[in-house]
Amino acid sequence: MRRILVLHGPNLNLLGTREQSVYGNQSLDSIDSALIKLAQDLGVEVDVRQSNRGVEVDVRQSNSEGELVNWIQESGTGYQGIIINPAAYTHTSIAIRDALAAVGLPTVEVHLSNIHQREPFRHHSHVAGVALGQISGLGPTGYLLALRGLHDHLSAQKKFKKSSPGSRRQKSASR
Ligand code: CA2
Repeated sequence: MRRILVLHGPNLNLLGTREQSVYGNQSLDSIDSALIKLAQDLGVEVDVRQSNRGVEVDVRQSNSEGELVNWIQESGTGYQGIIINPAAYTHTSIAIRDALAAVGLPTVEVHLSNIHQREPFRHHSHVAGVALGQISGLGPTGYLLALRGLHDHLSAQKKFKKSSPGSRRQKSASR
């Protein structure tokens, strides 16, 4: 089973309650539900972790940069890819970038708003340089596109590994 870790950064738990003109009216729960539904359709398992979700989930404080870093580090075992909206940490966190680079999993960075059309301090992403790709400005659809993109990327990687002459040579050399 392919497993993708989905991480939401600080304040995204407020989605749908405030700043609807910028971030839309969809709640994080409904974004997660749509992701899980798509994952089921694709046959991928999605582990959605975020902060302050209430009592029905294991309570994790992911408004914290350190917590996000820990989760990224842990994803090195058992996960094949990461989808992350680091929220404001996008623009400040070298620690999150370093953790993503260290685990080396294909990562898609998602932003609900178009960060390049907003204030200059949002134009730079520390994560983009270590990400497979960035989706910005498409609202909640961005998460779904990220999952499809990651899924396609992992499928292509698997096919390439199976069919590359290098991998066959390696196998026969090790026999
Ligand atoms: O557009 C995005 O997804 C952002 O990552 C959202 C971050 C912002 O700092 C980034 O520059 C772009 C902010 C997330 C805060 O979300 C809220 C949602 C509702 C109400 C208040 C904040």
